[in-house]
Amino acid sequence: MSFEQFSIIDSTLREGEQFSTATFTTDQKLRIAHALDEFGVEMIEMTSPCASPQSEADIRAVVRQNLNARILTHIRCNRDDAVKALDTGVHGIDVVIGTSPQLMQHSHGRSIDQILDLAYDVLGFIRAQKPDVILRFSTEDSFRSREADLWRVYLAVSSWGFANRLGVADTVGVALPTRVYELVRQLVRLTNLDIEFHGHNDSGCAIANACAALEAGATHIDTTVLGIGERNGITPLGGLIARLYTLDKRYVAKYNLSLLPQLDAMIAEMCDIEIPFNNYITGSSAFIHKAGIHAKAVLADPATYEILNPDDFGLSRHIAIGHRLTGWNAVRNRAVALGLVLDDDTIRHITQHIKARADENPMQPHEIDSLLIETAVTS
Ligand code: HCA
Ligand code: CU
Repeated sequence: MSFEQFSIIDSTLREGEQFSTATFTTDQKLRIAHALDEFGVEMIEMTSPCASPQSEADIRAVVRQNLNARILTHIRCNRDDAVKALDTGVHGIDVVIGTSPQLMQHSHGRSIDQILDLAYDVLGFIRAQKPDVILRFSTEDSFRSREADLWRVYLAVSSWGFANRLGVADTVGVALPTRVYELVRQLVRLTNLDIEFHGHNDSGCAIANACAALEAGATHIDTTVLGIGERNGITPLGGLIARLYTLDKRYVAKYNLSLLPQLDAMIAEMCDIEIPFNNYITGSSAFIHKAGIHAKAVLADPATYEILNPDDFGLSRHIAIGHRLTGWNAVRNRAVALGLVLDDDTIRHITQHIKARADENPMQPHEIDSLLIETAVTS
């Protein structure tokens, strides 16, 4: 298990740029990189310098910031890309090539033998050019690759000694946590390289798969802010944090958790999207308690219905009162917060009144406050 010592590779500036509405300007990329660095992610992955002239210039601009986070770029497995990547001065290079039958046929048209020749050439070249560069090799579409092919590639790459890290990629979001666990476990047993997991969320397992990878001994997890990426994206940074925090808060204590709401809000704004209402930690309803039974227990002890403490993320909980499911404890709590002295019978009476009115239309907080104040003044 590597919960105690894993690194986040945030790929908002690579995978995230592949999200339908993401087109970051240089200034935005610098803001994102600084915000991620302040949050404390260990690595930041950026789009290939071969994508466009601006992409190349932006890598150089981010490298020049001298952030704590290591700056990586993501390239195809070929020498031209490697030369360009090396020239940007990045700390690390992430090389990827498809190994599934689907991608071998329609993406690059190479056989496993050809992939191995190419990988040997490209990885060896990069290592010779820059002995201290952090070098990762990943098999795109790992979970639809034939098992024999996958192992041939992983074991060969590991035996050459050029790469520091092997990447496992659930490119189409098809893997289940059990499969991720088994593959990563085997990689940990059979190689002595760091292991990275990159998981798409097409069928809703991206966070669980990242967690399974860590349980199996993966050392690096790819995330993006809000999970943006191709199609419906990858493991969201906030979702991974929520998952690990609930296992043990200490696993995520190294990150500046109170910066998460700003990060999510910034990316939502830049991509012109809303933060989903049910988003991990930062969704608008993440800390709203509604039913009277819940409200009563949460008022007594928030841990009854909260596994995440909103204070740790610079957020606060909210108890919704003006609806038909409300309870008198929540109403009393509001009266006390307003400094009003009302006996329990009166509070119960007001609660019945709120329920009856809310059957017609939910009441707004200010309407309830007025009701409480008026009652206190006239009683
Ligand atoms: C891509 C595919 C990729 C690569 C992941 C990796 C994927 O857009 O290049 O390099 O590990 O999901 O397989 O994002
Ligand atoms: Cu991806």
